[in-house]
Amino acid sequence: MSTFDLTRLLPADHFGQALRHDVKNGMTAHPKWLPPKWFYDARGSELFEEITRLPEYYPTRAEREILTSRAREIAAITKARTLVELGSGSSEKTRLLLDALSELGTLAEYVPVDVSESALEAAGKSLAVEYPRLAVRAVVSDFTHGLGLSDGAGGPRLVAFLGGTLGNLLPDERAAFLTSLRAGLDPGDFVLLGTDLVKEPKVLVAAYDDAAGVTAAFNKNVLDVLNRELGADFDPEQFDHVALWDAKQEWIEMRLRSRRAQTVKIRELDLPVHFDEGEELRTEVSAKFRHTRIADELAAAGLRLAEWWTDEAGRFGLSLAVPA
Ligand code: AVJ
Repeated sequence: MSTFDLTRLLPADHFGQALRHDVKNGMTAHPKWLPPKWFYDARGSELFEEITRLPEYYPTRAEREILTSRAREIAAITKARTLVELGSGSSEKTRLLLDALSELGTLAEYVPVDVSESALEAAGKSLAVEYPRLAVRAVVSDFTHGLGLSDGAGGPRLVAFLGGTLGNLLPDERAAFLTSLRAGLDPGDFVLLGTDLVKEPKVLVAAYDDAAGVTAAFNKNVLDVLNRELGADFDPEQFDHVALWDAKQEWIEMRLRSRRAQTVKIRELDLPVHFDEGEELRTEVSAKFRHTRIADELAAAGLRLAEWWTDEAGRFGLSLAVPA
């Protein structure tokens, strides 16, 4: 008999407090910046789902191609009893892993971890129906408040962090995340990481600046979030979407460029924010990786890269790592 329950690891007004902090911090910094997690309100999550279907945005399809061909192998290697998924969102890709582990007969528990309670409720409840022998233990958290690695049904545990979201963390944030992940693992546990790979800049930039303008709308949507949540008076039409490849950092940057000199007032923070004409606000970095650098970053966090797979075209990489 499948079950569904939900645990909140975040304090009640976590989002309100965190948003105020990040906006005050980012809007008074030089250059201005915002963490990408504020993209994902209901509209932002919808736009991201639309992005994953765009011809230019290959990462989701490339990762699904790898999971489709390797899920059984991953199940056989890990014999996981618990599948923890960080940033689970709609759990679409997860079904490939859930099917393979259920078929093998080892899986007892699925622990989706996400900041969005509504996404967890929707995905978690439908999975509990689809997988009658599975206990779904959803956890509302962000990576700084615990990874939901409670003992639960116990090991072996497979902790999946898919979609390339690791690339949205800045290098020091990434090192801290991998180290705290390692600290929560026991011998016999596994980590599965999805990472987009370095490739031709024109292909990368197109994936973040599609012809239909969906990514531009996704990027500008964060201004609507600030208007709604903090009483700001941003006019998204007074900003242009920018996507660029930083060859030195090997990451894509998304920015919003001010079309004219303007001052935006953020009422809830009692903060006027001035933008010069052409001034840019960074809204996301999306790091692209190489096989060797992933192995190095994992090793630095006490993890050993055990298996490495890419899609046919070598655009995306899936790493299976173990505690070193
Ligand atoms: C959330 C990491 C999967 O960085 O590729 C898509 C978010 N940003 N288009 C990425 C995103 C712009 C995406 N991930």
